[in-house]
Amino acid sequence: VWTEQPRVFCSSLRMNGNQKLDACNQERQDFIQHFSQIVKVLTEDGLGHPETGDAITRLKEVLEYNAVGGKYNRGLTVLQAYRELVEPRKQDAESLQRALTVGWCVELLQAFFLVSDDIMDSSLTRRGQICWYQKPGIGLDAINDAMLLEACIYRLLKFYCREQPYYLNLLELFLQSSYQTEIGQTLDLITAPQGHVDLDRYTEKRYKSIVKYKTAFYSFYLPVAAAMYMAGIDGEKEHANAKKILLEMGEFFQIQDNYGQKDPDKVAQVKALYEALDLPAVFLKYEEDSYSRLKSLIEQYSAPLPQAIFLELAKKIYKRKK
Ligand code: DMA
Ligand code: MG
Ligand code: MG
Ligand code: MG
Repeated sequence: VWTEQPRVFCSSLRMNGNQKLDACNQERQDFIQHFSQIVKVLTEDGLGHPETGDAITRLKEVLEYNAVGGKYNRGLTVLQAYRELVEPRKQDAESLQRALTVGWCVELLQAFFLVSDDIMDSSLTRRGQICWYQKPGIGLDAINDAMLLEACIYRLLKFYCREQPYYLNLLELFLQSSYQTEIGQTLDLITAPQGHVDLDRYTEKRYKSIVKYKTAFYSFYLPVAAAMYMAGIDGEKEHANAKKILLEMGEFFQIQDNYGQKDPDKVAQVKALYEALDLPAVFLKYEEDSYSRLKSLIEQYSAPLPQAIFLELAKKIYKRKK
């Protein structure tokens, strides 16, 4: 490992299962704790401001309602990949703060998409609570709240990373990932308009494109690519290789979701139909095939990054229960 991958340090390779679990829990705690600093940085000059103070109070509410309560897998991936890609002696407190912040930027991007997506999909709940736009008194003002969440990404990147050599790469990465996701949402919206899903247009090929653009880029490529840039890995080839693996992972991740209806009774009926058609067995086969395809992609494309980065991610999504 050390001779083949001289630039890369992989601490988790030297840990046993329990040590890994402790390290992950610690990382999750660190990540959640960093949120109060994120809110502070985003609101401290504004809260007492005579003109904009009230808007900043609203921003604080928007952040606290919409950025927390998920699983933080995307944000944590930035941190985990960063720790594995950067030499331990370069992981000083300030660099780790930046990695935590960039992780939160991924979570804010997700919050921006989710608040908007729930309006477009007329959804009722998100992460076990009422969708933000469904809260009394919020309604379509949530559109502006979503835009505020997006703006926070760039305020944080500027505040924490402006002086870093990778600043421009991170900006472009977040902008590019947003664009890809919006293209995916567009494909989704025009392919399956609410109320009249046209099954002729809804081909397997189209489904895969939707998933790739609306989920895989921002959920899988973005967090790892951000950590790569922060670690000074900015080569096109390295990014193209990582992307190959991560987009494949994203496709599998999304296929686990039950598509089409949101009414719980209808979901139950669809599930019963799936059982009757023996789809669980078909899915198990698909899962196994997909996993072995992914394993060979990892073997082929992960160098010079440690395989562990990809294998740890794969472990989280295969056999996940939802
Ligand atoms: C959500 O897609 C997509 C983004 C970019 C947030 P979706 O509407 O299929 O998913 P969900 O069931 O989570 O609303
Ligand atoms: Mg939705
Ligand atoms: Mg949607
Ligand atoms: Mg979903």
